[in-house]
Amino acid sequence: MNLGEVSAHCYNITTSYLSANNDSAIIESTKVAIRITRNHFLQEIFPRWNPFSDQISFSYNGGKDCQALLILYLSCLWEFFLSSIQVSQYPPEYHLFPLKSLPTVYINQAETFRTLEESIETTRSRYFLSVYESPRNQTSMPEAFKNYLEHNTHTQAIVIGIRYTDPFGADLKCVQKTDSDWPEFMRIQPLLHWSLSNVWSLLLYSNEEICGLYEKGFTSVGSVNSTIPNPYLKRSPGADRDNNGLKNHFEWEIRNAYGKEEPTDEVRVSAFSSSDAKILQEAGTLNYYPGWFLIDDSLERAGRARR
Ligand code: FMN
Repeated sequence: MNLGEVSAHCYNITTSYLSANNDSAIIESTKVAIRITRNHFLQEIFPRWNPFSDQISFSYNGGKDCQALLILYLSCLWEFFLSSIQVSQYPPEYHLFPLKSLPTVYINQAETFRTLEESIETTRSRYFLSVYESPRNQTSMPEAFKNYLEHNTHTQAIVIGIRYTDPFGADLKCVQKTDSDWPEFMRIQPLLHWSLSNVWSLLLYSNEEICGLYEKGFTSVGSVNSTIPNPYLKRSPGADRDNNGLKNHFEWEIRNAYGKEEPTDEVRVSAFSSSDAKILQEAGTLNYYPGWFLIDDSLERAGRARR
């Protein structure tokens, strides 16, 4: 595969999702969310910052939100490419996809889980990300971006997978300048209107490998010292039959995931690292339902506390 092929694959995922023959409330609202994001990219963002130049970059940390946004970004990149060759005087076979890798920035400030690091490595090659990684523990986030911009002087805009329900997310806009205490560039935030259930619905349907921490009950991943699995997903002994009242709302997406030849209950997750297993075992936090059993946005960060 190359970046053009994986972009075409992501385009097929979203197109297939949009034609899904299922009118559950979650799938209906996710279709609306996808169309809004797609319009942002194709009508507002790409005409302003050419995605085939180095004007635009993608902020990637391996989490579920930015992976969902990356699938949408690549899908739109493919569509943008198709529309650009339509107006060309040469036949389609003469057109090469103009990008070999996607400029990506990974701000890594604190010690993260090994499982997440390994999953980032996998996605790095899966999606042809050319990742700039900030030096760990050396700088604040604005400092890290200042360094990034010093190395990537053409970057004008950075795509971020933040949502309205994230801390400080409520008043953000899809396209806005950074705050005055940050280095100056445009923040591109086309996932703001997505709910937690929208993110899970697309991601689980995509059949793309997701970070193995989510299967262990994580719903939001920060540093090792400040993240545990979500307490609302804890399995209590004897309560297995009704899952503590929790339910998998994404059975359809999982069983009918893109590219599955037969419906199965398998979710593709990255390998769970033995060093993380040890950390969770010591903290007594190994027995949790998968992260996608939680769809209440207000509880998403309940595992983001000190141990
Ligand atoms: N936070 C600000 O207060 N002002 C900013 O101008 C700003 N710009 C950002 C630009 C980028 C590319 C990124 C990745 C983040 C920026 N942030 C800014 C911080 C985010 O709003 C958010 O607080 C941060 O990514 C932490 O999110 P997390 O807790 O989900 O990891």
